[in-house]
Amino acid sequence: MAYSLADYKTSVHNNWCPGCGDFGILNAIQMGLADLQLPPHRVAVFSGVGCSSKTPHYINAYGVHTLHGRVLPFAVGAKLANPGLTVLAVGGDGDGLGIGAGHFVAAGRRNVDITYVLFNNGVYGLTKGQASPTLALNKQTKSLPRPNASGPVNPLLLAFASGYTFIARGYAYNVPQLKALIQQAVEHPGLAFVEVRQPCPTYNNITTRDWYGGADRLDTAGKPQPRVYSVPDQEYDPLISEDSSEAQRLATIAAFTSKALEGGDAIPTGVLLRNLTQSTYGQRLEARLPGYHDVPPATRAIEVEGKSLADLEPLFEELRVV
Ligand SMILES: Cc1ncc(C[n+]2csc(CCOP(=O)(O)OP(=O)(O)O)c2C)c(N)n1
Ligand SMILES: [Mg+2]
Repeated sequence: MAYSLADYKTSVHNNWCPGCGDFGILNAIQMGLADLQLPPHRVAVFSGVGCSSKTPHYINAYGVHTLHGRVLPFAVGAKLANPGLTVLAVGGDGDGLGIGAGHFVAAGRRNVDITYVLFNNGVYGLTKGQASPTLALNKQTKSLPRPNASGPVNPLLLAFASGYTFIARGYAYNVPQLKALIQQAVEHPGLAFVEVRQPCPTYNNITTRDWYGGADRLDTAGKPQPRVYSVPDQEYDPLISEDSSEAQRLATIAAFTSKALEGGDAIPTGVLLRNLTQSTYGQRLEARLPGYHDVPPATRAIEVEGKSLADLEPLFEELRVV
C-alpha cells in the first residue's frame, strides 16, 4: 500500500496563530514521512509542552504530548522498548533548551536512533512571549518589559558537544528543503537533530519572516537579500565515517563549527554534520543483551494470569544487608 500526505493528517482543530512557522514544519514532517512510505502505525511522535508541542495532535501516527522539557526521555524510552518504531521528538526552543536542557545533553551521549526536530522561534510562544534560551542578549521583543539579560545558547554547538551524530538546520518557510532534511535525519542511524528557525508572528517582532527573508536588505536592483541561505554542497563534506582520515575529521569539525558560529545576517541551513563513527544505543544494548532486537521489551510478556513473570527474589537476595 502506498501512503500519501493525507494519511498523516488528522481532523484535530489546529489553533496555531495565522502565519505561524509551525505550519511549515508540520507540513515538512508529514510530507517527509509520506515520501519515506513509513506506515503511520509504525511511527510515534513525542512532544513536550508549548505551541510547537501540539504537533503530535496533527499527525496521524502514535504520539504523546508529554510534560514540559521531558520529550526526549519519553521518545528515547519508546524507541528502546520498541526499536522497530520510527520515533520523532518535537518541541520548542524553551522546551528543549530551557527546562529540557539536561535531557538534551543526556540524549546526545546515548545516540539513540531517533530524530529531534527543535522549533526555534526565540520565545516561549504558548506562555505569551517570554525570552527563550535562544534569544540574543539585549534583544527586546514586544512582550518583554526590558531587554533580554541573558545570552543565547547555540543549539547546533550544544548538539555537537553532547554527541548528536546528525546535525542540520532548516527554515520553516523553506518546506521542500526542510522535508529533505527531516527525511535524512530519520534515515540516519543514530540521534539526529534538526534545528528549525521559525518566526513567531505574535510575539517575536525581531526575527520575523521579513527579517529572515531580508526585506530590509535590498541589493542595488532592489531585491531582498535573505539572511537564511543553503550551504552549497561543494563548500564542505559534512560526513565523518570510519574511512575518514584524522585530517578529514578535523576539517569537517572545523567547517561545521564555523558554520554553526555564523549568525546575524548569515544563517546557514542544510545538513551540517553526519557522523557515522559512533555506535547507537541499540547496538550497545544488543552487545550486552544478545537478542534484544529480536525480542525487544515491547514484545515480551510481563505477566501471566495477573502474575508478574519477573522474579525479584534473587535481586532482593543480592541486596540483602546482613
Ligand atoms: C513544569 C512547567 N513549567 C512551566 C510551564 C509553562 N510553560 C508552558 S509552555 C512553556 C514554554 C514554551 O516555549 P517553547 O518550548 O519555546 O514552545 P513554543 O510555544 O515557543 O512553541 C512554558 C514555560 C509548564 N507548562 N510546565
Ligand atoms: Mg519557542
